[in-house]
Amino acid sequence: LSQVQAQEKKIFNETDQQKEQRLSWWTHDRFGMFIHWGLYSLPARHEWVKNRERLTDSAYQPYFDRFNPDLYNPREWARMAREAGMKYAVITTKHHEGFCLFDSKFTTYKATNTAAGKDLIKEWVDAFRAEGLKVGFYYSLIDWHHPDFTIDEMHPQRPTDPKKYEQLNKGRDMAKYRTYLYNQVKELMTNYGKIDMLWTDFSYPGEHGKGHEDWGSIELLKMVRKLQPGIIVNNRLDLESYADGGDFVTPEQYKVASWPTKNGKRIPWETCQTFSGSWGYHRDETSWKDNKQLLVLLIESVSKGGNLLLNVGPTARGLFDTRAQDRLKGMGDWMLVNGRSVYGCTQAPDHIKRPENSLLTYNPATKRLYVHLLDYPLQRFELPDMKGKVKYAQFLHDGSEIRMSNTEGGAVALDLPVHKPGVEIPVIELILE
Ligand code: JFZ
Repeated sequence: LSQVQAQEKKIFNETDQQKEQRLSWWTHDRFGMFIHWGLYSLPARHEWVKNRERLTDSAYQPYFDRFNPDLYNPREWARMAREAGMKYAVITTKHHEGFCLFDSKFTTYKATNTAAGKDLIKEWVDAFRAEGLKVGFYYSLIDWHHPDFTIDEMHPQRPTDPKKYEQLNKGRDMAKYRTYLYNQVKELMTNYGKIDMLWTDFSYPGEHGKGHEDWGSIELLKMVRKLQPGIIVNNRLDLESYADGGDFVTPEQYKVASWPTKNGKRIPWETCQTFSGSWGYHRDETSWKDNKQLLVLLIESVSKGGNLLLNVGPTARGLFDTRAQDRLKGMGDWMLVNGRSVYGCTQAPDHIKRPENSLLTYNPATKRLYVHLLDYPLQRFELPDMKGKVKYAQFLHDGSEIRMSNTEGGAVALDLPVHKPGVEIPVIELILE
């Protein structure tokens, strides 16, 4: 074991079973809301705008001066999340720009000192809890505002000449930033009651990058796990031994070929996804996914044993824009009648063959198999090698029986109505022996 691995082992002093237990609400719930909100919602052209356009602090200052989310009503956000079928939510308490939505003692660069005039995270936590959702904090390890955060390859003021780093970083002190980071995460873990998840972001080790030594990842995790013993932490702290350095891995592309593994063991995972090409509110971005694509993201994740954290970027005034609202509504309509194929479900047992143009999920507790029909078939639909194994078949959305028979080839043949039911992706629920 490397020294880091050995220290990590001590932090995560629990058995595989205890870990499974700690993560059980999350592997059950499967579907959460990510929220990216900050000063970047004013320029409204991507949350990396400060970096992409190499904006200086003074060029970015107008967004702080004008931040005024007068329509902010987190109860509404929470209601929309719940109605979409989401069971947990994660919000950016601070993104790479360094602006804090929470009332930190360690900075003046916070919502409290804007026209908002208050701790926006406090209200958010209360609202989401009140709607029955679990709450998580995203905290950016990267900070493009803090004067001690050294300029690296990812910084808005990165030099074109690599020899210039040293000169640019005179007077900056990562040890001081590390203390700031530690203190802020401590505030987040102390002042808001029980926090269900911490989502740190992100590491990029290398000569002009940053990793676990810069963040003090081990000390940070020790503190987090001590203050919030039940918390689930993602894997972006550049640690090694546990899962992939956290409780779960976070592939950003949804088409993981199959359930991610480590040392031959399947590990917990959650993909995070945007509606369009930006996490922060992006006014002019037009490449929005449609409802069916979004449902496939969710179903495909569960069919490979994973979760989906689907992002909304609220506007500068504190609303979900209509494009986001429409999609949340679309997902909610489907989840209302089909949620049973998502909650508590996971990848189907390996011996069950997936019919073409379908996605399978399985609930091990109820022994029910769910066939999601991505391309609605004409009348007859066969499940290979399932002869004698299905007790009963029904559509999930309306509980109507689907008649079935066994074929000579050992399949179960289902008699589907010619007319496609009025749900985006119809689901067949099979009660197995
Ligand atoms: C990061 C952020 O830079 C981004 O703004 C957003 O918050 C997103 C959720 O996380 O982006 C990343 C971080 C890590 C990877 C990809 C995008 N990665 O490891 O592939």
